[in-house]
Amino acid sequence: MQNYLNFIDGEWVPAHSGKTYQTFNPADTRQCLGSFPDSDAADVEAAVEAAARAYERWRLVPAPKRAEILFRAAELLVQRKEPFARQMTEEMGKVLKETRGDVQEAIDMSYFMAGEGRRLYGQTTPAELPSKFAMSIRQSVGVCGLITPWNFPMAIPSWKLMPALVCGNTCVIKPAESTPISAINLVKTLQEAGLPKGVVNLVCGHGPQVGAPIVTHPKVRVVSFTGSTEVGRLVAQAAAPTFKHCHMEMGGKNVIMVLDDADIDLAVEGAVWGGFGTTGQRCTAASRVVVHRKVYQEFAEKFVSRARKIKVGNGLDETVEMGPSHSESQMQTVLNYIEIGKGEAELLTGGSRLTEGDLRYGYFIEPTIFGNVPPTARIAQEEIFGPVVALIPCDSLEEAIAIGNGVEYGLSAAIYTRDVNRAFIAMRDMYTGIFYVNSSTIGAEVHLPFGGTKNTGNGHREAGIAALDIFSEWKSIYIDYSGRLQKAQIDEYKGE
Ligand code: UN1
Repeated sequence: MQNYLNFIDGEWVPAHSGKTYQTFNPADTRQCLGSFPDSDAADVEAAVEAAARAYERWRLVPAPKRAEILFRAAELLVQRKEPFARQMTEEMGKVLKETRGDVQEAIDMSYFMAGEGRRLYGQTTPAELPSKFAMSIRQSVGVCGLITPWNFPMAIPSWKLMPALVCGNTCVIKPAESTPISAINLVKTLQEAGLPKGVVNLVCGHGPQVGAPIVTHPKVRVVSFTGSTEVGRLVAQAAAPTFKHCHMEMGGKNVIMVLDDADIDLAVEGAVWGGFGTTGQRCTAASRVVVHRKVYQEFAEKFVSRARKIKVGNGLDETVEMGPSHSESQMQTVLNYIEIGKGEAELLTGGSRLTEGDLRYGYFIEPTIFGNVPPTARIAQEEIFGPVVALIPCDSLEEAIAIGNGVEYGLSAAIYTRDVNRAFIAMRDMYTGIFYVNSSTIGAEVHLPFGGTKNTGNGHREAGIAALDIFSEWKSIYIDYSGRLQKAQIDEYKGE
């Protein structure tokens, strides 16, 4: 069994207490993946202090030079994509095609943010007084505390690390306790790419022992969190008294709207990918499909028949399409929702744990579809984070939009229609952070803003250049070269 360590001030070290914990393959819990430091506030303290010291040097490294390290990291990730993807399938459970995509997303983000090193544009603008110059620049903020989830174990750490670093900040990252290997692989890659010591520090462990002290530490100036809305609320409250920049990326209850003029086969493929891809464990997952009554029957039949053909199993098998739930507790949550759903709607397919043969050693659940789900049902309102899709009939575009918007979340939505006018109306009226036309709710690209409205987020966006606003602060600079005291808003300009 491999012993993994924390990364603090450029050294790989055990937890200060010496405590460890283990992780297991969710597709086969007989396989222990390694032991990890069970860290606490003392380890966080050391990591934050190292990051604070490193910040004084790193912030002065020219951004294009910082970016070259990210570029080299991207090049190394390209070479290591396959082994990293395999390790990720073992620790997270999703199928190889998807873990390759996860590593690819980290590669894309690294290249993208490397490019930002030569931009990080501010504005230059005329001043209102003569012989005066005005501009705005992005300044770095300081130590960033990054708390990342298990569903995208390398992509999401990269979404936070790369913009934080290119902006000149230093970082303490706490990966999800169940998927630290992918974050360790990413940090090792950055180290090999030449990142100076202390610039990134990684602390393994659990939320209350590691996440909480990061979020409350006075020297941590930015908190970026991806996880549940419930935990996000606690994180935001804990970060508030010290006025940290606080970026929250939380739950979703995303919708695909299928209108009566849609290409039904295309919509079915989109619903399968959005609902069952990553075993439904994406915050962008399409857990609701609102279908026009005129095509409801046809859609439901095709969707059910396609879902029944999905091969479920260990994601390392290239023929498998859907892996397990990530953990026993996640599986239990999903099974509980399935029970709730049985009382609220019609179970069309699935609904059970799979325990045949070796599947019994993992957390496998059948792809599950409920039909005729009332929009107010719990399974149509609450985030399940599993392979469970609610089919909701509707009678019009307007009703589909009302149902689509009628949840507490606002991450992603999609419409299938051949009518450009209806597509534009939905694009305008869906109050979400991401919207797709004739494509599923998942599959955001790294150079566009990512995030959502309502209980999904707190107004920030990661990815794209929007992420720079989380990890930098504007400074407006005025240079008066008139050689006399000039007073803005007071002096009257009298001409030459
Ligand atoms: C997430 O589920 O937290 O758009 C991220 C997508 C992926 C990212 C999902 N590129 O589905």
